[in-house]
Order: sequence, then structure tokens, then C-alpha cells
Amino acid sequence: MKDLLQQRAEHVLNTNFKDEGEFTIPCENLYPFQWFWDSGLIAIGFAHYDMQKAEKEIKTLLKAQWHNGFIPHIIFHTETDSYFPGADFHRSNLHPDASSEHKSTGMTQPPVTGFVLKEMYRISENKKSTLEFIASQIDNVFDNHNYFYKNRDPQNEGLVYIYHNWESGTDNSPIWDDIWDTMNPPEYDFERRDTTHVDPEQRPSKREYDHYLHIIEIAKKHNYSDEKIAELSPFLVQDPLFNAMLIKSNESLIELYELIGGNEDKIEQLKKWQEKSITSFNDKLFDEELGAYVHYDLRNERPLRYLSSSSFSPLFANIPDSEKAETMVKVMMEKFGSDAQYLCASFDPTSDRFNPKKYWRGPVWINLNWMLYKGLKQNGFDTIAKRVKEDTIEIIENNGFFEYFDSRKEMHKDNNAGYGGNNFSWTAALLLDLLKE
Ligand code: 9WN
Repeated sequence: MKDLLQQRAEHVLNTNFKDEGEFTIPCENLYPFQWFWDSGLIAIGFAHYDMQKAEKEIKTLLKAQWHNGFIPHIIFHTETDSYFPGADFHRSNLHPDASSEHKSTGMTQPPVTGFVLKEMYRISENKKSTLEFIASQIDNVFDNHNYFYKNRDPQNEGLVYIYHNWESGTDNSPIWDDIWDTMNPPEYDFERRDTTHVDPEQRPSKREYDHYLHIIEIAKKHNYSDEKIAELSPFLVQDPLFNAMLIKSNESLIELYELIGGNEDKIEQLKKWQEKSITSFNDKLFDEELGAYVHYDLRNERPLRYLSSSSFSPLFANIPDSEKAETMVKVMMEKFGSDAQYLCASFDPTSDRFNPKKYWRGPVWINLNWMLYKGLKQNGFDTIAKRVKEDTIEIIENNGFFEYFDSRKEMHKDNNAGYGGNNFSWTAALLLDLLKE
């Protein structure tokens, strides 16, 4: 008999899978299209009970890849006006390499696909068939990494930039406040849709959206040209979470190509990227004083010295040595791990900018918890890993399959501390993975 929680998780995923397009929405109304990193994480959940759906999810995503290897952050498979900004605002067709078949945004998201394929292989009970599927898709993922290293690394450091906060996946992190301080966008006139689905207290402000739209307007003015964006975007950041995802995916692609056989040139290239990226990551993004990794603002040439759950994500990609790992975990427990807090708040609970109800300014997110759990385990921090896992299962079981959760334990007394969208796909998918461990 399947455990009830597992059944509920599968139900969320099955309901959000859209047969007509063969992809899964993150959640009804609030996010009605296919999102890049959501899709990858969702495939991990499906892999546990319906490998065909997991494969479809990835295949559909990669079909929307651009000719230059770029994978967009949203693919607008269907027409609906429940989301803003939609396809008509983003106008991906401005870029000469954009897919002519699929409307999308002109920005990307954390490159999870490489390690997702590896996870699918790990989970699979029919390794031969799954490896065949992987062999049919893997070159697209390699091309995506090639796109990043060729176009998003102007100083040839092995660290790629993001040009928009929506590319980070951690959309309104307080870290971006320092960048908003350098900008003064117009007050745009537009109709938000997110705040018709979710309490505005839990979402970014109108003024934040002005900044988000302004960056896109600049990119569109230059037809999403990477060169022009690198030259002109007011937002140009080397993000530790984004780069950790790329590095973890490099590692997985190497392992998968070795299993498939041949492809020596690609393996060699991946190893070169990997070595350079890890060295620069440690040299440039590790903040000795804070004891963890931070973001670097490439536009204004300065580190953004704040602790967030992204600061610890490099554990998952085996980036820190054992000494750095010890330091990071100590900092994480001191600042984020008090008995009053669930692990792991998305932003430093001891900071003035911490807001445990608002989106990426403090709440616990399940995708980051999943990565931290894996990272802690890989690095031998079994007891803390166990706490992250237990906290994650407990908050979902008590509150439901929400998008994010209050990090303060006192707020969970009435099992009413889940925020944002409900029946959220990656919450269900990654819970399934944790339950099957
Ligand atoms: C913009 C879909 C996405 C996630 C992001 C999350 C949120 C979108 C939004 O939802 O962002 O991409 O409109 O708020 O921050 O990580 O991929 O679930």
C-alpha cells in the first residue's frame, strides 16, 4: 500500500501534467506554462513512478531550445492571460536563433537538466532504456552548457552571469535590493496577475516589477543580443546557485557520457570547463569573513555580501573542500539553524532584510532544501542532512503542497504556514524523492 503522503504527491503531479502539450505546469493559474528548472525537478519526481512522463517532460523542454543552445525560462505552450508578463511582452522571436515553433521568454533559468538526467538514471529500474533516452537528449544539454560558456562569461573566468533576477530563480531575494538601488526605471502601467491568485503580502512589490520589466525592455531593444546585454544590462550577476547548478550538471554529463561511451571530445571539454569553473568559484565567490559563498555584481564590480540558502548550494556540486564545507555548515547552523527556525530559510534570518512570509526574502523553499539535503549528505554531515529532510517532510505533511513555507516554527501551530501557490509541482516531486530515499 502506498503511503498517503506519497499518493497525495503523485496526485499533484498527475493533475499538473498537461497531456495536450506533454509538460507539467508548476501550479494552476499562477504559473500556467512550462518553466525550465521546474521541469527538471518535476522529472525527478515522475521518474519514481512514471518514467515515461519524466522523459516527456524533458523532451518537451528541449524541443523549445534555441539554435544557439539557449533554453528559455518559460515556454508558452498554451494561450492564457492568467500570467503576466506573457508571450506578447517577452517576444522571443526578436532573437534570430529563437525557436520559430515555440514562443518563450528571452531569458533562462538555473541549468539543472544535466544532473536531472543523472538522477533519472539513478532512480530508473530499467537502466538500459533510460540510458538510451539520455543518449538521445544529452547533446542538447551539452549545447546548452556550450551556450553558457561561450556567451555568458565575458571575462573568460569559468563563471557565467545572469542578466535578470528571474534567471536566478530566487526572484525577489533581498540581494537584488542593492542592484535596484543603482537603477531608476520608469513607473510602468501594467496589470499584475500573480496578486489575483496569491496574497500580495507574499509576492514582490509593484516597484520591484518595474525593475523586472525595465531590464527586459533593454534586452528587447537589442533583440536579446548576448553581447549587448553584457554591455548594457544594469543587472549582471555571477550567482552561486546558478553556477553551482551548471557545475553539478557538468559533473553529471561527464558521468553520463562515460556510461554511454565515445564522446571523448565532449568529455574533455566538460572537464576543462569544470576545472576552471570550480577554481574561479572558490577564488571569487567564497567570502572568508562570512564563511560562505556570495553573489558577485559584475556590472558594478563588487561582491554582494549576504547569506542566503544559495550560499550553501555549492555543497551539492562538490565545490568546497572539506575545510570550507565545515565552515559553511557551521555558519548555516548558527544563522539559519536555531531551534525556532525550520531549515532552511531562503535568506539570513538575522538580517534586517529577512521577511519569512515574502517569497524569496525568507521562506523555506523545497527545491533548495532538497539540494541542501543532498549536499550535506555527500559531504558527510549526516545529522544535519537528516534534520533538513525531516523538516521538509514535516512542513509539507502539516501544511500541504505549497510553493514556500514560513521558516518560523511558531507560525506552524495551526498548520497554516504554507504560502504562494498550492498544489505546487516541485514540492510534490522532490518530496517523492525524499520519501523514496
Ligand atoms: C518567474 C515557476 C517559477 C519558479 C521561480 C519562482 C517563480 C516566476 C514568477 O515561479 O517565478 O519566473 O512569476 O514569480 O520564483 O523560481 O521557477 O514555479
